[in-house]
Amino acid sequence: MSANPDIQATIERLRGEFPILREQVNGRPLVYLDNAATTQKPEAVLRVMDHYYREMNSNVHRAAHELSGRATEAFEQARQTVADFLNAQRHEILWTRGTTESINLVAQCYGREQLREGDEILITAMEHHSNIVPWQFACERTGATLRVVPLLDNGSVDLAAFEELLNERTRIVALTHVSNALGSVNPVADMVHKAKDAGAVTLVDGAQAVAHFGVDVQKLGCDFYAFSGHKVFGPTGMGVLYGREALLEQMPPYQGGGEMIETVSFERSTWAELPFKFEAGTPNTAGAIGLGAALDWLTNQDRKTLAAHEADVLGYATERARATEGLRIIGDAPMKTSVLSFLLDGAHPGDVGTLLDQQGVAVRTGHHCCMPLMERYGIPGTVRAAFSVYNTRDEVDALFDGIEKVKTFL
Ligand code: C6P
Repeated sequence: MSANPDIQATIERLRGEFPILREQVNGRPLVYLDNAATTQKPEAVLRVMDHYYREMNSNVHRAAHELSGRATEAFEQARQTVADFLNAQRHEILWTRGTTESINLVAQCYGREQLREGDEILITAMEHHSNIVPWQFACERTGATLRVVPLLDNGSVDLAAFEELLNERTRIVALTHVSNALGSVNPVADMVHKAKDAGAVTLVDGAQAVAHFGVDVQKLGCDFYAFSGHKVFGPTGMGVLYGREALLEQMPPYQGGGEMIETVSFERSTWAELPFKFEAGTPNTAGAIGLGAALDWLTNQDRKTLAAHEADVLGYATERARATEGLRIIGDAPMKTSVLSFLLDGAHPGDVGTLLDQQGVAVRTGHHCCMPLMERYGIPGTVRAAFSVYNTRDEVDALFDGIEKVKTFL
């Protein structure tokens, strides 16, 4: 299961907390290797969300009654949990629907407001569409230009090119912490530091980072940090935007409606204080509480052990991949988290995925919402096995048994 018996016992216990891992798929035990798309949920999260609807459900921040008080307290406690998780202040944490909405919020409320013709936004060639398209919208509206930092062949950012591209016109640097398609981990603290020296505002897409290692926005020094609840053992439809107070104060509201106002008249309205200025309408209260429970659950694990286990599983999978004839790994950056992206000679990634599914192995195939990255490699897509804390060496073996069978079919 794991090379180390102590870690093995920890992972066996931890797997028991995820009911879905006991599912059968196509008559086989589920081997879930699609964790970059979404992670599974532990009992702690399922319990809290069920409890919310059974014993607390009501609208937050609005009513004088007891239930609303309970819901509001749990909702704001969850915000505090996120703030502690990222080492931020509570009012710098905004609830969103996910990473996508968090980035759109910044592109709209900061980008469109601040950018002028001739300004530049710098992203990398490994970005998810969510960290490309919102900036294209902002460029169309303002006349700013999108510049792209190229990658080295191994899937790392070309840091020399990054430094060359940074200049006095660079207003925003938006980069992913970890690539969802390759697993490459970017040296974000260093890149943010350089971007700040050039006078740019920085946004980090943390969608693929928070489930794998601790994130401290003070140490990173970034202005914005975005992530999705569902990729860190929490519910779908729930995300986070951390924003530095001074910038959030300066930005106009995102949407208009209830909750985000201080006063409304037909002539003019004024805005609520942070973070509520950015949270129009009834929020996803159960989602926020579920996300808080997920982060509490993760924080209460021995994260060093989990990181060592994930590194072991990725290392083992990479070894097996290298020993597999006809398999080509896409992305072997020196700093990687739990993603193994690959192609099989003569096989379309989609067919490989379907045949693996028939054997109970769930992977994602295709461009992984990174079409420009696939173009960079001259490929239509990859097969992606994305591991999480609960995956094991045995499951890696199941993947490679499956791959051998696929090779005989195709
Ligand atoms: N990547 C994947 O299978 P949302 O959909 O808003 O929760 O997350 C968007 C997103 C943004 N940035 C990165 C780096 C991501 O990986 C994702 C989501 C999933 O890789 C679904 S495409």
